[in-house]
Amino acid sequence: MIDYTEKIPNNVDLGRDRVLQRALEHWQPAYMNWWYDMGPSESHALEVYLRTATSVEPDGWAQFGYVRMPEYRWGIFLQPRDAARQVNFGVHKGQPAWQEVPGEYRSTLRRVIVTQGDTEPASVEQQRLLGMCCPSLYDLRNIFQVNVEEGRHLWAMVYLLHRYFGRDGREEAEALLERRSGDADNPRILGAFNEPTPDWLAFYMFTFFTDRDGKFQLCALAESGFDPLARTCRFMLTEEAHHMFVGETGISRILQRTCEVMQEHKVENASDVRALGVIDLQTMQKYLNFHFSVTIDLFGSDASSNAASYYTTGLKGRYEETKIEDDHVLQNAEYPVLEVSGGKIITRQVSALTALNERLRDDYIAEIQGGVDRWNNIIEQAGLSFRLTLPHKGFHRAIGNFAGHFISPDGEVLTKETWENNQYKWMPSPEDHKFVQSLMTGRVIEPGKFANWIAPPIRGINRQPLNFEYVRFN
Ligand code: BYC
Repeated sequence: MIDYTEKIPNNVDLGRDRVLQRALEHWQPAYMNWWYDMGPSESHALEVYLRTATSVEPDGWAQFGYVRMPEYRWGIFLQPRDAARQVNFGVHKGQPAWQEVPGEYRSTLRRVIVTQGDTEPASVEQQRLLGMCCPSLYDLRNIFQVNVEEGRHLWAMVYLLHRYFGRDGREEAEALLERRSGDADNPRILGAFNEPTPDWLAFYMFTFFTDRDGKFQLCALAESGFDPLARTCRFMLTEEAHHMFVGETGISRILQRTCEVMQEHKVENASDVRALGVIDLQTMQKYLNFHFSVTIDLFGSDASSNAASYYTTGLKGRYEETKIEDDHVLQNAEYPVLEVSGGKIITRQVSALTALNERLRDDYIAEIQGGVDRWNNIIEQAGLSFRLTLPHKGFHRAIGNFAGHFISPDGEVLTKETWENNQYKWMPSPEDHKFVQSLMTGRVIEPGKFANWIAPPIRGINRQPLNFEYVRFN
């Protein structure tokens, strides 16, 4: 018999909870089967220099050492409880935060937890082949770190399902291991998690854009009146920061390398840049347009009665809810949303409660813009006039007010025909994907070496040098 308290680092007193232990005894082997099938390809024997969380204390959540990923200790951690914590918004505002699931919100809460949980294994599935064409050992180690932590985030949601939702929760936990990213019959729940992540440029874009949706959704759930959910999400956020770092610096390093080559060879034209084996800035812009647009769909419809009821019932708050100065009830407040009317995009004031998805999306976009500005600094410092820009919010949307409309990156309402004639000017074409993938055909695994299309990072992981053996192939 496996000793789960030993194997699963936790601060939830796992050893004392027989029911939970029994539930995990069933789920854990299924999880391992899923990891062997859908986790990173050909990685099981590798020794990877990973960070493992063994407690929530500052010195406990970042323990580094070599681990074979199937032996990674996927732990269960909640931020320590604050006994005085209250529900901070909605109709229950001022009541003590709930330690058990309120009966009337059970199915809604379960749905939110399942939706969050579903994204975690989905991203591992999306990224499973990328290790085979990594640009360096440093990057290989980073993608594996991201993957094991997404696995841990799945554990975090499964813990909540098992601990608080009885039989329904156990069934949902099993279903989380059965859906598959991109599967025609049993796909992952949200759109972006069924898109392929076919190359490293897509991976860095995904970790910059889509992991940041993770951040904002986790921040909103960290405000929940259901205290175990709030505390779980708080701890997940500490790990999410590294994933976004991988994305932002990955793109920065590609830009830096491209700019160096453009300067050195005095070329600006995309095909000349490509001929030198680096990714042209126009292609970077197209990937950005794609990942930004599919990610902002993840925030849901601009006007959503679901979002209003999550808020009113105290289940999901706003970004930094407790720092906002208003009544935290929003019955009489309004918020501007965009819509298409008479061939134009107009702004309409709607109830702030139904517009909560839009508000979170706006908070997200403001933060994204900061990252794009930092990328543009790199291009500017190289003396080039090209600038990356975020497309209009309505560009290439499948969810919300813009779904079914054709909007250019500048926010012009187009006909379907004009859209179809131009879409590959704005988003990666099959040829663009083919070009990017042609740069990533084999893996670079000599310590300290980097593929030609990406610059080395400024420093290594955990103060290790760049030529450190981040992954041992033995
Ligand atoms: N694709 O009222 P609506 C992360 C569905 S990422 C497909 O507009 P609502 C991570 C919606 O489910 C963060 N379907 O939206 C990142 C609903 O269906 P039901 C994940 C979509 O409910 C990287 C219907 O449309 N966490 O952690 O207000 C790596 C009408 O919905 C989509 C969360 O999302 C879509 N894009 O809000 C690893 C937090 N959008 O229920 C991890 C939990 C909407 O009527 N989820 N639909 O059948 C939520 O809070 C909400 O479910 C959403 C949608 C914000 C996603």
